[in-house]
Amino acid sequence: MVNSKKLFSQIDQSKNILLLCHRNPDADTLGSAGAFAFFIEKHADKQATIFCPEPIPRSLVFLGLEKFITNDSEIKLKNYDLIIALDCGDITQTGIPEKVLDIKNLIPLINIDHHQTNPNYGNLNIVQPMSATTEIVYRLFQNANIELTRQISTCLLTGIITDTTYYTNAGTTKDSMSTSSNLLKQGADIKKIIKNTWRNNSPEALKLWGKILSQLHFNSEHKIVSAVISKEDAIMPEVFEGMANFLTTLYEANIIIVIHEGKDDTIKCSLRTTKDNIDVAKLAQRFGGGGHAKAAGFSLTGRLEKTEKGWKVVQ
Ligand SMILES: [Mn+2]
Repeated sequence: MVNSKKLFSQIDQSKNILLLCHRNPDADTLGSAGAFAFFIEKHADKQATIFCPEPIPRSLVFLGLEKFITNDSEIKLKNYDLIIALDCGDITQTGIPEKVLDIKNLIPLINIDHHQTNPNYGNLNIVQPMSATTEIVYRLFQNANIELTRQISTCLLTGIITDTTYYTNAGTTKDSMSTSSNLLKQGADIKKIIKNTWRNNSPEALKLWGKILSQLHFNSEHKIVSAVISKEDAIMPEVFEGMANFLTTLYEANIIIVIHEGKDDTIKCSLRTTKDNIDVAKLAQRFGGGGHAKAAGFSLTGRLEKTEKGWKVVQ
């Protein structure tokens, strides 16, 4: 059970609260921040600001988040009296790690997350291996008897639905199902969630999917499936994650790896497995990344070069 007392007494004592979301923001990080922002803003003496190094994807604008800053030069941490990081598996995910570490001894930093590789970088760490960070936030709100408005419930349910890949991945548990059911009872708008997060493909995106899928590589010895998205295929981050999730439908694959070459010489790798005896978070950690046992990722610096043997990372 999550102990929420310390968290809410910190919020009680604070007036200006900064909520941190991770890079390539998804529904779990934004939904968690949204739930806190809507709760904090109900108090006349308190303000919540959300910082994320990148803008809100079009598919998540419906969450209705306001006071959202993406420019790190606009953010002065000393103007806040409490910082809460949400769904950030490590401090670099916040996009402003130096700033956060600099101020950590002066302003309390609360780390709420569900990634098993989280190194507990906060002054208070609420790290639990649940289906989504929004599921942890739900427990925290429940323990503190906080009223779940329709808006808050929608934010929380969006995180669970998308982080469990619509209740299909290993993160799906009876708890995530019963939490979802409770959120629906509180008025979470599932129609809106599905319309925005699932029915949001464009013909261009599907054609790109077709191109990437037609070049899929399958290593039959180790049963590793890999897909490469080159720099020329400029895609939205959610297509990248979506592709990795979709490839888990391949029954035979032990490990799924989706490699995306970015414009700024970064190569992002997303890993998935559906096999009980494989932990892709351990693999990701070897390359400086992290995540969950069944879904993880890491980044490399360099470019991709095609060789006779396959793709190679060159500096
Ligand atoms: Mn998450």
